Amino acid sequence: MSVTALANADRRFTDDDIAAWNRDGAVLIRNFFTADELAPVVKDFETLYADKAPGADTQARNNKKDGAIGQFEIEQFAHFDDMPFKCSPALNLLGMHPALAELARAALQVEDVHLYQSHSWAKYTGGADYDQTFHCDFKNHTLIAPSDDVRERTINIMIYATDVTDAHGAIHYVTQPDGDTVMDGRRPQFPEDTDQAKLKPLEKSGAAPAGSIFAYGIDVFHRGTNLTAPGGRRFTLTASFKRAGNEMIGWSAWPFHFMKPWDTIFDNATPEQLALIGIPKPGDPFWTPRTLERTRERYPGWNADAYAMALKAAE
Ligand SMILES: O=C(O)CCC(=O)C(=O)O
Ligand SMILES: [Fe+2]
Repeated sequence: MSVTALANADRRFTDDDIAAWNRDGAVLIRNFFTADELAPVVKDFETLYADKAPGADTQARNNKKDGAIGQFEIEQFAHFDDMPFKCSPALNLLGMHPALAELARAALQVEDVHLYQSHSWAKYTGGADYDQTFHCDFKNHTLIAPSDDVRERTINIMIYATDVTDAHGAIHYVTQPDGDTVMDGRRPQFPEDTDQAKLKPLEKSGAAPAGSIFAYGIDVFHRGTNLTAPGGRRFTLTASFKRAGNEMIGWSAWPFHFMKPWDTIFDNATPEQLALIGIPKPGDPFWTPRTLERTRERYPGWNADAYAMALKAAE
């Protein structure tokens, strides 16, 4: 096996997927994660959110005004949390999976990527009316507009932990070329009703089985849709990547959430995974006997051998 083949051994996407990403600004990749990988993730979602389920008999809600395709409501975001989560390492490390990082590197055409957002989200039939209007997500990922340079863009990946049919609130989206045609290239945060009506017939569904992922850019028009399946639930995790060092893009300043269970991540992640959230790799000059000792003191369960060995080798 060549070095390249080895490096690509866990590549879970095709050149066609990257071509779709470049053309449409979005790509649905089916069965990216296996059932075995997902089983503990679903358990984690249940640990976090099962008590929030409204009950199997709860009817789907419909809060839409006549003729509207949807709206934003606070209830849609009721069961939503940023990493790290109070559950097992499975869900905590899913967004840092090496196969996702590899996809992000290929999509953004860069060597080094940074995970700047990862949130879990549980939706239940009857929990809210989840139908939204078309919008782009760049409003809360940058203070300006998405870059025209692919390397400075972002890739937002929605991971389906449960089957997502249209009755389970599949995301709907409009490809970049279709969006450009309707909007003449503009990207208002919330298009007017007349434009919403023009985007609607062009929408595609992101429905796919558990384990699939939907990757989209922050300037792709999309909307959440309602859950109507009786007793339905939709568990998703979002993992959003940017080029490491791209200061235009943000969401989580990870240390802001310092009270959260970071030890779950440190105790279980590889150095490559920790590098995705900005932790210098073994051998980086950041690591000195003092920084290593102080970080170890902070995370007593962290296996820092690779960092210590690299430091020793450099002596
Ligand atoms: O959860 C979804 O399917 C999409 C939600 C969404 O686009 C949003 O809240 O910005
Ligand atoms: Fe959105």
